Amino acid sequence: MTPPVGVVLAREGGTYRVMVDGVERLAILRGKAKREADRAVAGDRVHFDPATLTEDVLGIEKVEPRTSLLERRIPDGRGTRPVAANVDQVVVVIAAADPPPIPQLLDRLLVVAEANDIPPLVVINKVDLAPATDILAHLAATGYDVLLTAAKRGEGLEALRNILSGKESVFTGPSGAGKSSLMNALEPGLGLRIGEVSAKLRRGTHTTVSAVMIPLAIGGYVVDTPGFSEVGMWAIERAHLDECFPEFRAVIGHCKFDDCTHRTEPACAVRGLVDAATVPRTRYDTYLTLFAELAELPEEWQ
Ligand SMILES: Nc1nc2c(ncn2[C@@H]2O[C@H](COP(=O)(O)OP(=O)(O)OP(=O)(O)O)[C@@H](O)[C@H]2O)c(=O)[nH]1
Ligand SMILES: [Mg+2]
Ligand SMILES: [Zn+2]
Repeated sequence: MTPPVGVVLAREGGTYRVMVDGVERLAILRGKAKREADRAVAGDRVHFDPATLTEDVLGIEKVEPRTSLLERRIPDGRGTRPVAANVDQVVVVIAAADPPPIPQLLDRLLVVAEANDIPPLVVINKVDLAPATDILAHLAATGYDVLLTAAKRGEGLEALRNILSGKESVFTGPSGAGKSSLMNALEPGLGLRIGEVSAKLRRGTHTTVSAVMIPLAIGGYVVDTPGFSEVGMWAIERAHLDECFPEFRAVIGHCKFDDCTHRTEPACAVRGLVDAATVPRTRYDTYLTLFAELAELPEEWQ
């Protein structure tokens, strides 16, 4: 029999809640795993000391290499702290109306996902209230998958279920967009639980804020990461911001200057896309806004 692989759901102090063979159990780090710098976080795949499998608390002796890692910056330049590992996708939920969609807010979340090399997709909820025309036009050149839903009417839920099944997903998006409603519609009680967990964690200090993974009955996990929008922005280098816009990527390197920032330089290929209306001006405007923001960061943050 091959020893079971555990999945870390949450870290609570020095103790981990882990999923092992479909059962939730407690575990602590042992030996080499304990000495490794960044330990284990929600989403980590872990191996146990076989001798501890029958005990109340399992001993984690190895953490598998991660496919992705969301990190948060610790204030005062004390480095970074891992938040969640092995996230497969970021689901950005916005509403077609109530609250009205704010393209720059959406873009900001998409850029954080890109900067962390985690593929994002967009869910536009509340399509029963308003058409999603403008926001669809805004995203048209990005190539992102966009799913239209109406949690209240059950619209788009089957597609969402398929997207989440078997994957580790982070849900993010503005308050009131319908994240909890969508989760509740898929698995009753789940969205409420997510709300409670978030509220509790947000009261903690920066150092205690961490992610919690919630197993789905349909297979897979939803990662509840408080403040996702703050998780990755700091890590973006100005010079690489353009790569976080997928519709720019094909022409990056075609500008007249190798170090073109796509603002005022002559013969800029990115601005060429915008002038030709291949890329909506609204996306380019976001690029300029974020570029200016990143430029203002103190040097040690870049
Ligand atoms: N008309 C309409 N209302 C919806 C829909 N989905 C959710 N709502 C309503 O929108 C409000 C906010 O929904 P929530 O699910 O709490 O939003 P949330 O994204 O979880 O918000 P936070 O937890 O604050 O981040 C609630 O009153 C829902 O009933 C929908 O598809 N159509
Ligand atoms: Mg909610
Ligand atoms: Zn350029």
